[in-house]
Amino acid sequence: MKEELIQQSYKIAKERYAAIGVDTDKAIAELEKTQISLHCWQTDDVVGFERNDALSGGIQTTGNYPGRARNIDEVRKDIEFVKTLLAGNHRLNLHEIYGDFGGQFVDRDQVEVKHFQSWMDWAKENNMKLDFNSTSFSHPKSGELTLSNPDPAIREFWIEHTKRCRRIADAMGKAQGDPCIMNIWVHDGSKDLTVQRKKYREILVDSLDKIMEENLPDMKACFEAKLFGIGLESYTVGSHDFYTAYCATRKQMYTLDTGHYEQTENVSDFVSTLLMYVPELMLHVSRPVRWDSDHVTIMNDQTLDLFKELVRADGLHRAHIGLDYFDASINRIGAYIVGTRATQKCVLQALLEPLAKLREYENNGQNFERLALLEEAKSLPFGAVFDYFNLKNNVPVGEDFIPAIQEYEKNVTSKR
Ligand code: RNT
Ligand code: ZN
Repeated sequence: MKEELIQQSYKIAKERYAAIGVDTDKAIAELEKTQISLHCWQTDDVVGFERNDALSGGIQTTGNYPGRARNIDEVRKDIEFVKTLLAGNHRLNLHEIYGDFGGQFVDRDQVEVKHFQSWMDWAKENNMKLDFNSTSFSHPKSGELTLSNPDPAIREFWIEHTKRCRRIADAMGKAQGDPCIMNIWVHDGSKDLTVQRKKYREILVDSLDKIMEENLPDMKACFEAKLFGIGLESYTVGSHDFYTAYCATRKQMYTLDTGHYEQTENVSDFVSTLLMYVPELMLHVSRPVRWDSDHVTIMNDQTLDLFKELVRADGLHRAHIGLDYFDASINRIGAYIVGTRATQKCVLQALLEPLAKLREYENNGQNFERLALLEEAKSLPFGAVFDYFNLKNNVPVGEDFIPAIQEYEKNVTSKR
């Protein structure tokens, strides 16, 4: 019965969209191909398996909802379950601290491909591709400065770490026959005033250039800028202008995290300029509430505008979509599903925009018509298309994923 209703609603929606020149089947096919890189760190509050210590280094999780994944098996089990509730084939984004260290302490400048072999095997079995991140936080050598540290010993330590991470990413890319995207984010900055802003930026550029020297064809690096970190409020070495210039001059991928901007800025406005000067974008889709709080992504204006802008700029295929939030105050699996599905909804809405007509109006100077269609497009039956997309892919439609998560909580996470 329900299935029939979904089919019928889709049929009507399809006609409604066709009337304004939008092909819903095509949008669904595009959405099915759109992979989202699931951030492994939502399962365990960004703790990882290196020292099982609290998170430090510019970022913070809040909340202590029961059921955190405590080891590699629990993380994998959670991701396997998450996959069953999502339409489409997604990727997994790992941080270096999630290596399979076999109970040994492996320092960051010692990490090797072998520590990720079991992840690569697991990924293959589960038909998932991997992405990767070097980890500069939560370590005694993190301090205020890592790759931009004037102390050569500390700086070398982090250069070595990041070089090794690039090799691991390259091995992952080779194994999966598709480049592994490796994000480089360092929290480097200063809590209080500094009189040597330029000096640290010069050191950072030099470190990054050294890290990028080796030719590794099966990985792609991306560089994440930020406004400020917790405890590092006065200065951020890797600011937006810094990495925009770095990526533009080095022809590298730029990571745009939606939590890393001033609260009154609309992140989508950066997309078109970046697409002109950098080859590709990595997205960290998140939700800042008053600060870079990493709340669960929802279908809000910021996220909608981001994907609309990508589609309008013909840039969706040049963007790699990843999630980046860590809410420890609610069911963590639920957080995954809500955030991933919200991201898919935003991509779908962007794909369903009557762009040809809107562009035509704009080119003709018909600005009332443009505004009117933009407004009308907001209330077109996109929900019916999203329901059908999930039905077609045999995953729960609408709120039906709630009981599935409650069941998993009852049987699995609540027992941790
Ligand atoms: C921090 C950055 C970074 C981290 C992850 C864990 O502000 O957004 O991407 O969240 O690497
Ligand atoms: Zn991020």
